[in-house]
Amino acid sequence: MDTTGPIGSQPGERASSCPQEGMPRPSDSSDLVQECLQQFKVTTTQLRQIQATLLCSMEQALKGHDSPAPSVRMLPTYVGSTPHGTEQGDFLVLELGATGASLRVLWVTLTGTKECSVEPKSQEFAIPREVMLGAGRQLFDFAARCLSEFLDAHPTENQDLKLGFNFSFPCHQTGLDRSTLISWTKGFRCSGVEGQDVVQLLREAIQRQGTYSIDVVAMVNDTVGTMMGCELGTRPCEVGLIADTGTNACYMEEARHVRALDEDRGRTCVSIEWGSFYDAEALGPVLSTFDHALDHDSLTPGAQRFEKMIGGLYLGELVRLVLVHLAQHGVLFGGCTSPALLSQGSILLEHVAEIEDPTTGTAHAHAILQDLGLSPQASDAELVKHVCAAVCTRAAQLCAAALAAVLSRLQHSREQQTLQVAVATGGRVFERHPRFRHTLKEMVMLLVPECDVSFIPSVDGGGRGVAMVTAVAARLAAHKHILEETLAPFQLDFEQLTVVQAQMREAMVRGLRGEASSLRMLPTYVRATPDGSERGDFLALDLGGTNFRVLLVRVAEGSVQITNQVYSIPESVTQGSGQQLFDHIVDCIVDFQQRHGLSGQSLPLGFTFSFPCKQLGLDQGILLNWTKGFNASDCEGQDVVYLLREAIRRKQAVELNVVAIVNDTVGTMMSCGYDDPRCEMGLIVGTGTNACYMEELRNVAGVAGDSGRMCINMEWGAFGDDGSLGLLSTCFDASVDQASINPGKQRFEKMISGMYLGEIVRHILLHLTSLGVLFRGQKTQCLQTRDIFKTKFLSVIESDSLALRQVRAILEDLGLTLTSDDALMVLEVCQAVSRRAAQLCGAGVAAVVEKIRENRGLQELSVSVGVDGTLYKLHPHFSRLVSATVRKLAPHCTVTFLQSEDGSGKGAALVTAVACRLVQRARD
Ligand code: 0WK
Ligand code: BGC
Ligand code: BGC
Repeated sequence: MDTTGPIGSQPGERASSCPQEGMPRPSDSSDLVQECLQQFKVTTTQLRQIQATLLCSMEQALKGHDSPAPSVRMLPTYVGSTPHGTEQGDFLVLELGATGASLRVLWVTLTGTKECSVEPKSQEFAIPREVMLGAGRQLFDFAARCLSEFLDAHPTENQDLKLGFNFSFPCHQTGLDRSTLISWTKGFRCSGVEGQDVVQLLREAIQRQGTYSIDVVAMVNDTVGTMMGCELGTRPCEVGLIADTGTNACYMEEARHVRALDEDRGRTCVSIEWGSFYDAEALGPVLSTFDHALDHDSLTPGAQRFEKMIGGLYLGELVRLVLVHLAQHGVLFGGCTSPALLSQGSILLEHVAEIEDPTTGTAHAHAILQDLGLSPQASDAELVKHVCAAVCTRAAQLCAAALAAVLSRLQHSREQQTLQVAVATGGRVFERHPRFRHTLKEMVMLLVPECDVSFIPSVDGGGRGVAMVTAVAARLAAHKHILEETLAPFQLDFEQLTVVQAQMREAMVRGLRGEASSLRMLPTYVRATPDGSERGDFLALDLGGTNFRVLLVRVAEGSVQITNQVYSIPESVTQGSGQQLFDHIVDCIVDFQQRHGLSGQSLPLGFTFSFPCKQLGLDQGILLNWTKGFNASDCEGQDVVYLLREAIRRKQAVELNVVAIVNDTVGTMMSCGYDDPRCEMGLIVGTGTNACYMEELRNVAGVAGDSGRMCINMEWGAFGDDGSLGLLSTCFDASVDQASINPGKQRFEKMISGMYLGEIVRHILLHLTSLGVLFRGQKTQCLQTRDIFKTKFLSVIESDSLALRQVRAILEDLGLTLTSDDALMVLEVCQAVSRRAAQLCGAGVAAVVEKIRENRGLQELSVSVGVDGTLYKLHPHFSRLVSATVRKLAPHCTVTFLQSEDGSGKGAALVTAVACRLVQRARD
């Protein structure tokens, strides 16, 4: 059924046709009339059942239940807050679908203050029938032409045209400007649009039109525009209700109840799409034969059944079907009909509204029926008025039952017994029909007496509301642009990573040769990975990571038993004197021995010391410089094994045989190598970052011998200290570096490791806040506090489940109030920073495994890497991103990453065991 049928039919068509004989007896006729009108009677019980069934269907859909498929869609609209009136600017609004076969363009100026509002300029364009039923491209080209015509007629200086697309059809939205049409309704049936992003289709049409550059920033359903455009004094409307050609409603739902959204705070606007509501039990008994006939002959049989009982597109048709029925049964117009009366869509909403006018209704009825080629008697006009009243009363009552379901839902979701709410209403059924609003109000009060409902008629069909959403969308789009610009330097592409890989390779070679290089490539004197013959009890120390640990490692045939104790190292000690630090270490050892009954035993000890040391032997390591915030004095340039032995001597409390000092990367490689002999690389991505690997001795300058291999501690944390990473370094990296206790040092580490990622994120958040993009530009003291944003926050925030809820929890603990858009942006910042870190780490690993492959002249290399470190282990995506980067940059290497379960303490003990075995063999 289309509404575009001509109101007045052609002369030929006007001729009425009357029956020759057998008119019904008067008694029969009134029964027939009653029987007809009775079909439109809906009892309060039936309305309550419709209310309850619709409510149930709404809640099913909110929970994402799809079996049985709920008949209402509950579509998120990505409108997260009702307007706060500060929106400003000029906006274009294109309205399509709200009022049937017409399209409207508006120019809306938001002043940002309630006091002064500017009357929108608007122009309406009738949509030709063939366009409504033709190709989608044609429809959008038509819309773009109307936009252009409107702008020609309303010239403006403003070249930065922002447009809100008021598209009144069911759409699956994934953002304010990403919206896929689910199905046409209301007489539209353009091809090639369902399942498509209608914002994109409009953008393409505007481009094709090529006269104006218009930025389509938001798609808004008409119910949302209506709700957003209305407020009751200071109280914003929280429900938008449309009864025009179609019908629908939206309302502000608690975000946590919308399964489709990963949100737990605040409210979000949901478009119910109640036009498609159907339930055989609740609605079946209310559907009249005329409803079935109307649906059968409609463009979309079986769809939008609820809308076809309420929408203005259908009310006239229902009346017409009843009149035809009564006329053909001789009860009306003397049994005469006319071609116009028999033509689908010949009675419009306007006709019904005029006929229902309490004062002029009868006169209008006569005029309209004559226009339809009929010769109505006075009684005919009265009866027609009754039919209109029956059809419209039912429509208003059904609409009330649906609205009552929404109000009950609001009570549920807000756990409120009573509810005070403002409902914005829009649409010609409301505006034109004399009694629709009144009937609806009455029934709502009957169905939900505990709700105090104010009905606020929309003044401009929601144009201002759409402009407000557009203003919010434009602001968000501008913010998104700034965010993308800010994070762009963190997106490293394949070329950039290949350069890092190549630069690292060159630096490795130069370092091995002892030439100037940011990579020190320190020989570790570990010449072999464990072969399983190691045996004995060993003490191990593990210093330099998050925790300082003392371990007892029992190595037996096929098993390694570890007992360990974590000890804290207070900042006063890490920043104190070297003597203090090593005395503290010995105190912990003594405590450990006492706790584990080892006092007085002199066990061989392996010392994992995770700082750059120039080793002169397995048990001699000169600390080159502190990293990771350590800064104990009188240590750099010293042999730390000597410093430990001195502390042991000072304490005289314990006998210890320090056999080996190893870097945590070496300990990790050895620890994993015990189970997988292919493990020839160690990687740490924790507080700091570094790597070691088995290099051919022939390539290691400064160490005697050309055969065999030796483990090299790369100290890759310092990669780029020669400026070679300058192109990749951002202003945020520079801020973190300058604020560190070792500016200019450990540049690669400061882009990758756990000690710094949180700080990089914090600096980016501060930058975006200063631009007003985040947290409404409010910089809290907290956010300006160094190290307040822990790197572990990134792992929590980027966890796939409930990400936005995590963001909120963390940032609210930092005293920040944030919107869901803020939360999304913080998530993107964390993702960008950790992704870059993982990619850089992957480029480093690729450089090393490719070196090993080429060292051995292999086409393909299969190697394992022992990995440890909190960031690598706890971050939800870091390890996967590292592997993916290595696969791309080193395609001829099959790299297996083995997460070390026992830490490098076990490795240190194994190195000690190997050393002891070699010493024993040398003695035998
Ligand atoms: C655990 C190892 C230790 C290493 C640490 C690094 O046993 O040697 O230093 O991982 O990770 P972090 O604790 O710094 O995250
Ligand atoms: C559409 C809704 C729209 C309503 C009122 C229905 O046919 O599916 O999206 O809100 O009409 O225009
Ligand atoms: C140190 C390395 C250590 C790495 C991981 C870096 O800061 O210089 O020696 O391996 O952190 O802990």
